[in-house]
Amino acid sequence: MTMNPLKTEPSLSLKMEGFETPATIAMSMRARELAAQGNDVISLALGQPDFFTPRVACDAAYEAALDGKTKYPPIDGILSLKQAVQKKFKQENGLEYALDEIMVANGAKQILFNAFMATLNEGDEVVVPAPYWTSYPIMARFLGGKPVDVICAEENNFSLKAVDLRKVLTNKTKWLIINSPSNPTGAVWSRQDLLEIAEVLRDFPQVWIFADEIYEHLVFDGQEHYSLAVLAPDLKDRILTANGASKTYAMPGWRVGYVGGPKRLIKAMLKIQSNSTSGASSISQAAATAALHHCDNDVAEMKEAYDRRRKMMKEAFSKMSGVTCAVPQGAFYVYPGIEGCIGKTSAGGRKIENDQDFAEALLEEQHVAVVPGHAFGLSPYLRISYAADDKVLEKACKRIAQFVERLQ
Ligand code: AKG
Repeated sequence: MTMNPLKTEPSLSLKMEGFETPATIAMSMRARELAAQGNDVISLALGQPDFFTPRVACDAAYEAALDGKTKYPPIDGILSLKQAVQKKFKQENGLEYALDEIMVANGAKQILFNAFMATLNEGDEVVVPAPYWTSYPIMARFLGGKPVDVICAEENNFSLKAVDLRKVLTNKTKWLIINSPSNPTGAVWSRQDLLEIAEVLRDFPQVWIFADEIYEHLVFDGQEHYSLAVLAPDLKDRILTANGASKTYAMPGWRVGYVGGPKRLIKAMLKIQSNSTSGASSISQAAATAALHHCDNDVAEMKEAYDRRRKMMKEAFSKMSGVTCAVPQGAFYVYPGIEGCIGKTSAGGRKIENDQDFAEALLEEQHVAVVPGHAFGLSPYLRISYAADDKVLEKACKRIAQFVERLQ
């Protein structure tokens, strides 16, 4: 056998070129490293509830484990969870899905991955309203798609306007992503905006729609969450309505996401899942089933805390000179604008040319981790998660205020 002298080590896939760790995760990893070096770091970079998972869900997992529910789960999810999801869709959203139109996965992230993998061909366009959750364009690109941004400007309350959507849809568009309440802005898109978006989508029958509704329970100020599949039932067979246990029930580590959608697409996604993870952890699914049935009061309590923190954050940021902060009406993020800080220099001597510089200097000088708007496709902003204890948030806001005050 001859050896190729040029090949000196095993290589990575060409696909890995330009494939990134999401900035949310990268920033929290940096915060963790700094903390491990003995620094008092506050990380508001990752969107994960600070609350403990409700007791009833933990008990259900424990019982499932003791009861031998430890075999491979059905690829599409355990029956009791699928039935709970079916009931949830019907009662909370007014959506009817048959059991074979529902599947469970390792978080909503895997649902999106399955969906893109099952549908994208090289060069297919994926329309991603910006600011967007970091993983949407990264995943689309990795799986051969071409992300196309459409800006949801602050003056439109960070909502997608039908007129702007129409400008970016083409005969190559394969997907539109919608995410309301939004990560990173907290925007809750209005019924009227969604109806107008549906009207545009009727002219593009080849487009699938991914409705990421993971923050649906976190809406404030009397706002309402609307599912596109309810507002536009004629589009339902093109819509994936995705959700999960992570944000609503403080269960991010359990990794349970679920989705309702057209049988044809769900079937394809299940084929992928059967060859990748074989489904979500059986123990976690038992916990999620209990959460869906029994945790309405826990959700209401967490929501009250998020609402209090949201107001506190808005107030703190509104007092900072050079910073503007809209009142977020959903999710658990604020997305303050920092236009007025650009061009200044931090106390540590760093020139703030953009939001990336701001976030890096803030972490180095004040040990507060936030994510620059650049990662979400709209600058100069910062995404700050307020899914943290009130006292921690107060301390973080003081440090950020001090950082801003010292800019020259
Ligand atoms: C975020 O920080 O935006 C999240 O949703 C955290 C979890 C994740 O990226 O998977």
